Amino acid sequence: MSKTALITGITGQDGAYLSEFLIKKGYTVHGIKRRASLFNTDRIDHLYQDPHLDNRNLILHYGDMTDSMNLTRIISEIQPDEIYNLAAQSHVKVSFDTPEYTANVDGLGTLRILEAVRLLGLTQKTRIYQASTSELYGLVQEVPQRETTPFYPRSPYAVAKMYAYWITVNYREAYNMFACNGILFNHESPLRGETFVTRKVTRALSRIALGIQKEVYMGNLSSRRDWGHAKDYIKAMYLILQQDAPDDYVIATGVTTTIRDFIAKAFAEIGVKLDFTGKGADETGVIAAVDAAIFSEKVGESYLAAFKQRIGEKVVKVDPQYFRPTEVELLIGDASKSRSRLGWEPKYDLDALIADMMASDIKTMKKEAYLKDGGYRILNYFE
Ligand code: NAP
Ligand code: F7E
Repeated sequence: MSKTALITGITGQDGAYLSEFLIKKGYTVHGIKRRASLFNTDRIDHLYQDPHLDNRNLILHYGDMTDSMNLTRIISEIQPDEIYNLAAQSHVKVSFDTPEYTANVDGLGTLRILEAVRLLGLTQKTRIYQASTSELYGLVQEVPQRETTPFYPRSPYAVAKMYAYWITVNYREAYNMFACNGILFNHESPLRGETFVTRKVTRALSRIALGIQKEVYMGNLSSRRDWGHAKDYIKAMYLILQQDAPDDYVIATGVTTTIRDFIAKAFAEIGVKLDFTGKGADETGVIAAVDAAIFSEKVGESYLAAFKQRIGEKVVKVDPQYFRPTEVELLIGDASKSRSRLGWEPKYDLDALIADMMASDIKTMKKEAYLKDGGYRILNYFE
């Protein structure tokens, strides 16, 4: 008998990779999708199946984390073996603008799922994964951070996720439910939302290299993150729910890097040397040199001459509007428990992650430029 999984947040970065992974494992995957005025299923369109087909393995349901009755009905109809609760207002900076909504979706939304499973009498059948986060560590109390490190959340997002973390633990202890937290550190990919820092950088640098963007404005360049690849991290979600007993796990690479170094590395991936000068809001990133062979191979020879003209230009600048009222300055995780108990091991390091994201964005941005220029760059697009 194939297993049935329900994924909230199926249209997001992790939801897309996890759906594909579970379908390959033979699961029937159900996903909850918000109603939107435009299609927002780009990340899972390759998995979509016509509703008129028999034996579909991907089934979408309209729903929302703020609607208890809707969630309860869907869970009652599906009777899932596993629920992956990935839906969230997941942007930290946006949570300062929408704190109540973030608390409702990210905090109470988790309670709604747990309570639906309990009220429907599914506590012994349905295993629940809760998408917890390294943001819980916030103003870090220990370096590196592990499962026992005390939390100190620094944003409405993190505070909402702290409620979700503890209500998951509480339902596990109170009702003997198989409910687990994956405390995942930042994970990125070509599918990452465009306003998170890594994707903002790989998109912008690709466009700058292709000559379709002048510069990019960033926030705090000195904060440090422990970045992994989403493809590795969704495997950990699955493993967490396959254990004999429910528990909470940190998932991280154990390597931390500043935003500044991420930008320099992303440019280096396409043969561009970027030097940073100045401090605080006056800091800038200046194109110092270009390696013609690497640039030609990764971007395209026909873009090289124009790009060389830009040596000496300031292409990275700081705009304080991207600073956060309270910042998380340093994250670095210790995933020893996951490595030893789950046998989890990431395949991608930071360089491989950056190479994947840059290659994808160069390709996408070439296509965008081609469509915008009405064919002007047709040769470059097909090269
Ligand atoms: P994401 O790309 O922002 O996806 C979030 C998903 O939640 C989207 O499908 C979104 O739908 C959905 N959603 C938002 N509000 C909703 C609502 N009110 N009702 C129903 N669905 C709603 O996030 P992600 O990067 O895949 O992350 C997945 C989960 O892991 C999130 O809970 C996030 O907070 C957590 N997390 C992420 C990271 C990371 O580094 N990526 C690290 C730790 C924890 P739309 O497509 O309609 O917007
Ligand atoms: O910021 C700094 C920013 O928005 C990372 C979410 O998936 O991971 C994510 O949260 C850092 C911060 O991710 C810009 O100040 C500088 O220090 O990519 P981010 P995040 O806040 O770490 C955690 C684990 C989650 O759980 C969340 O759901 O980069 N930064 N300049 C910038 N950040 C953004 N977004 N844009 C900038 O221009």
